[in-house]
Amino acid sequence: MTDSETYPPISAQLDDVEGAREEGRRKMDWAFQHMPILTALREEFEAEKPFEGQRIGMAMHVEAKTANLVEVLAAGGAEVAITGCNPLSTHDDVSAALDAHDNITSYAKRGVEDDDYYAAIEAVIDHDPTVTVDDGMDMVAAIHEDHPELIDSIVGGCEETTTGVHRLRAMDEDGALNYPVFAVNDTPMKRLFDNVHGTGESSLATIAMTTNLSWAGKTVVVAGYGYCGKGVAKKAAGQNADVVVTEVEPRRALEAHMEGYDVMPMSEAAEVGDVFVTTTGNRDVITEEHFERMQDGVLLSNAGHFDIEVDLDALSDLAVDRYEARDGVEAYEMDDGRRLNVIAEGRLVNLAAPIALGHPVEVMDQSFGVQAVAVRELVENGESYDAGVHDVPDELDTEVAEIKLEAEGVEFDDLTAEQEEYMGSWQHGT
Ligand code: RBV
Repeated sequence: MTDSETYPPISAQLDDVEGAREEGRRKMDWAFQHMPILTALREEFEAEKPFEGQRIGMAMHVEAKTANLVEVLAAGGAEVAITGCNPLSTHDDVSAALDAHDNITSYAKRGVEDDDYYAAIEAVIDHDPTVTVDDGMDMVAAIHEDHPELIDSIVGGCEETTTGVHRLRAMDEDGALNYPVFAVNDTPMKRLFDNVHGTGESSLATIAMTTNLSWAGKTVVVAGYGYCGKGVAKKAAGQNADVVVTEVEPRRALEAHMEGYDVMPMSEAAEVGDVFVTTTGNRDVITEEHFERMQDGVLLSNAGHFDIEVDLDALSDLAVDRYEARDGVEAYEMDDGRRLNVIAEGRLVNLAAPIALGHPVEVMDQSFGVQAVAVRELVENGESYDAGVHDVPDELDTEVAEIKLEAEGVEFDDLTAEQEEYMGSWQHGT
């Protein structure tokens, strides 16, 4: 691979590279033991080398599970260049362990400023990717805006998250998306597990560990009742919190109500909440009018992809003082003495807090299993997909589920020929 002249890989940025690599490798090994889907796909890819000659450019959360996906793609013959998709979610030791691999270059580094964040994306693009894998669409955007000459040689891309798919669909509707991209997020094997259980468990675990506070007896306000909001609400209720849901979509509001949660506007929720978790993917969900009504000591956190849901500029303007209350917790003091505590700078809490580990390994095995088979599909059949957003073919998602069930030792039934015929016919009545 060509070395980037613009931005150095992580190995050139760390003091103790050897020590970092060792620790990163240890984290990856632990995760891989719990990733039966990637383990099975690695065996297949090692034998068949489906990615020989491909260059895969990735922008994802660079931690142990993602690193295992990267190595599985490299085991299939790909050259991979990767950087982060959030300035705070990278584990430098894991990034260094990846960068030690002959066919992998990692530019991801935790805590980079905006300039370096985008310089690292450029460095990945300098490798002339033939396939892109994004979490949030930053790579697709940079290629379309600044490197359109690369598009002809790109067979396709994969997108990990709801926000990225949303952005891609907007781009597609504008006629501005010029290569095919799989909406990995939208598959059942991803969305029903990662978004619900992954976001729910890891957000709550990270908030609890960062603050050392209990859920029991708290009122938890969950903004947005999509897949992520459902997970956060369910897990918070499971920890004996009272759950309040805010929504803008009537059927989701009704669903939350029927599930037994209190549904109310944010203007009312602001007054009763102890902990706020935003999961909407939209901007300005918690704003000045809400800060003014909040109780002393509230915790404010965001589980959406971007740090736009809690209006921190407005909060800064209101604050008479700001200080680090704990590692990963910044207290904003109001002129009436109330303290509003922001976790992980309002960035996605389960990955960006100092102790954050991202989603549990098992769910990421599923999401990344879908990523791996989607990349295989692009390489094998990419020319049959037009430019635009595509669903991952259902049989690929099913394949990933079957690998997981087999690894878990779970057996399940088959339809009989008569049942197949019955399900396919409109002529059967009473
Ligand atoms: N996510 N990645 C991790 N690597 O630990 N945890 C969560 C990890 C992904 C998840 O799939 C979600 O769609 C996305 O992060 C949001 O940026």
